[in-house]
Amino acid sequence: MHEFGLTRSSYRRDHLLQTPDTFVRAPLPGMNKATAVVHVAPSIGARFMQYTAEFEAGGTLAPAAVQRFFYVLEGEVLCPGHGVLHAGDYAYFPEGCETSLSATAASRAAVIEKHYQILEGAAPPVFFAGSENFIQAQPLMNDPSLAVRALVPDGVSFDFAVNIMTYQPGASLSMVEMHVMEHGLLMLAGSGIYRLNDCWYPVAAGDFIWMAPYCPQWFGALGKTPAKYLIYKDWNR
Ligand code: UGY
Ligand code: MN
Repeated sequence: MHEFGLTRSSYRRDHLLQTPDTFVRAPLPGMNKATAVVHVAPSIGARFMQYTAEFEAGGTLAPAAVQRFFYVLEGEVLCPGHGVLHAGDYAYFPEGCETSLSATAASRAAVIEKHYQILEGAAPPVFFAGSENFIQAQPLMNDPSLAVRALVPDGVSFDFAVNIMTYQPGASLSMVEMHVMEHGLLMLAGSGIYRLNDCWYPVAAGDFIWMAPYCPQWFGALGKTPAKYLIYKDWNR
């Protein structure tokens, strides 16, 4: 923190930028030898919750009452019935799933939780797990410098999407987006400028952003290494 109380963090009606210097850690119910940085929750008007779970070796996270998406940032987390998840691996737990997670080494994970919105005629989703390394990258709007990896399978069973977007240095979104979906975004690597409504923010790895529905948004990557982020959006409903 700057000695005069300066920070890049900012909270406006339709967006939040939360930088690591302002993170507050507190355990959530169901955590043991673990703590959470809650980035966004219904208290801000969001229809989902996103937090970073930080585990000591041996730390555990109990099942959620709602559906959960779990993406490992670093360390090793045991997912019973599946195996050990490493950085870049992820798992999805449907509502009512009884699986607890336990860290076999000091670990950090991005966790998204959301009440499942039933769609008549669509089968409810089931557990799956994967690794970003095995997901085929698709160029966004034919731009080879902007790659999208979809971590959640296509299909109306799912009421949200989680993508990894990778921008080569100098790449940018080709338009200012304004859409009904909200976003939770965790910067994984690199840096750039994020436009949120009428504000332009310098952002870097470790930062979190929440965008409310219709928040005007645009990103351009800066620096000499790719910028990469994990982005949630409500989808298919
Ligand atoms: O999927 C999206 O809406 C994505 N292109 N938005 C964003 O990167 N801010
Ligand atoms: Mn968007």
